Amino acid sequence: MGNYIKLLLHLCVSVTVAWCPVTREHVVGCMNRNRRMYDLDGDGALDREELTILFEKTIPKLYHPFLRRIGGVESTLEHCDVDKNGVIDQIDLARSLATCLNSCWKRCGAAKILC
Ligand SMILES: [Ca+2]
Ligand SMILES: [Ca+2]
Repeated sequence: MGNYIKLLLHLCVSVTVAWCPVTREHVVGCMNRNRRMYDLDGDGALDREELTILFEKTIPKLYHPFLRRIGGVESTLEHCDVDKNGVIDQIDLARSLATCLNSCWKRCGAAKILC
């Protein structure tokens, strides 16, 4: 894990709710830059299978029970797949400001996975 990510994670757990070191734009930018790593079929969107693989590959097994407890893939789709077509694409990300990556801990977790 890079020092930058370690610093971000430290900041994420130690700051107040009023300020977050990771912006939504940063996370979406990482997603776009690294899309080929996650969008396995190259259709420009993340489906349930790709999200599952992404979470399983990038999150240590130790945290998988916690991830399932907070909803994991299902929660991500529920909050980010605005048109409910089963995939998260750029249109979903643009329309889900209020529900997708809308808290500091979600943005920090997503940054750890995607950046
Ligand atoms: Ca895809
Ligand atoms: Ca969608």
